[in-house]
Amino acid sequence: MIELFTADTPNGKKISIMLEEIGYEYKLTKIDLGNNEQFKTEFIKISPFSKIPVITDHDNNESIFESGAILMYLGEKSGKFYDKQDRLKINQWLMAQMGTIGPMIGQHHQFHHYNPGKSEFGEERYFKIAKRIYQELDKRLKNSKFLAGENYTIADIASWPWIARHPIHDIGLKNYKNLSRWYLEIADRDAVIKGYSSMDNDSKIPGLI
Ligand SMILES: N[C@@H](CCC(=O)N[C@@H](CS)C(=O)NCC(=O)O)C(=O)O
Repeated sequence: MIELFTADTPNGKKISIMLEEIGYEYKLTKIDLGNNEQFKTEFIKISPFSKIPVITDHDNNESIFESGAILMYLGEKSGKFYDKQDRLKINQWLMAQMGTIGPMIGQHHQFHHYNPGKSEFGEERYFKIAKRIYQELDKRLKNSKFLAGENYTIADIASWPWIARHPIHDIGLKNYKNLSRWYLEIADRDAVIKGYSSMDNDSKIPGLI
């Protein structure tokens, strides 16, 4: 059994979606970030930087932090969405998510949505970078069904929850035809619908705007 330490955020949703996709039994343990539970000594033992998500695999007592590493672990363990022959491509798009898509769109959330008016420089900088990410993903998905090629993989599972926050990006997802096609196709998967709302049964995947 897998225990998922998480919160209702894009990085947390990556893992609940993956666990639903591979059909594993899992237990959710909520870490209340607003109440600083991520800084508790017990949690830091399994998450050195005090971040969710983390999993503990109770089959072997192994704990894994960093969402990309967790997706690789679950992909290898289940034999799903992380095909050996496609790994060079999958790893590149997964690392692009971990190093660019997530951190940069995360900054756009901070400056544009949560703290507007505090830094014109920050707002402009990350708006521009977030738009560029939409453009580059759209370009990639014009020639490729999914990010790493013909198959849905952990690279898509890592990236999709970030695009699912598009209503607060104010970039206009619907104007990016290929990214919209990819977004809607993934949004329609049963496991994605379940994994998306695992922390809050009422939350609904946003449609195109
Ligand atoms: N690179 C990490 C980032 C995780 C991350 O930023 N988690 C945020 C929530 S989405 C968090 O735990 N923030 C709490 C804090 O920084 O105090 C991963 O992908 O797992």
